Amino acid sequence: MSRKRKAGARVNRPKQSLRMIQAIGITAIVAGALGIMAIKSTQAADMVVYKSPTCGCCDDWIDHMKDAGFKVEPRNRQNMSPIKAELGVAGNLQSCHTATIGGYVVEGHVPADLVRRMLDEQPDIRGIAVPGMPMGSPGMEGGPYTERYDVVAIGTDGRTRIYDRR
Ligand SMILES: [Cu+2]
Repeated sequence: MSRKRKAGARVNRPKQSLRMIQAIGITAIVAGALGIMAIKSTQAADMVVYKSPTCGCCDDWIDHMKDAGFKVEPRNRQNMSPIKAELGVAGNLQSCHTATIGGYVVEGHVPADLVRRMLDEQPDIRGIAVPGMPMGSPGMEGGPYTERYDVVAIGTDGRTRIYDRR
C-alpha cells in the first residue's frame, strides 16, 4: 500500500521526488564524510608497540602515549631485530621499542606531541625516531640527570634529518 502511494507521488509530483533524491544525495555525502572522519580518528588513535616483555621504560613510554590520548596495543617480542629490519629502522637509529601508527614507524622515546604533529602534517617520511634512550625523554624520567636529544625523521629512502630537538 505504501509502495503504491510512493509510486503515485513520483508520477504526480515530480518536483517533490527530485527534492527527495537531492536529500538522499546530501545524506549520502554527509554519511561518507563522517565515515572518513571515523577512519581518520581510528588511525590517529591506534598504535601498536613492539617491545621486549621485560622492558620497563617501554611500558613507561606506553603510559606517556596513553596519557596523551593514544590507544596503544603492546606486542611483546623476544627478539626485536626482525621487526626493526622489517620497518626499516637502521641500527644507528634504534632504541628499545618500535611502534607503528597511521602507516608511520615511531622508534624509541619519541614525545607524544611530535607523534601527533606527524599524524597531523602527514609528511612523506617513513617515520620518526629518538635513537638510544636519552635520560629525561618520555618514559626515561626520574634519572639523576636529563639530556638534550634529537628527534630524527627517517625518509622513505632511509635518509635522516632532524625533525625536532628536545
Ligand atoms: Cu627505553
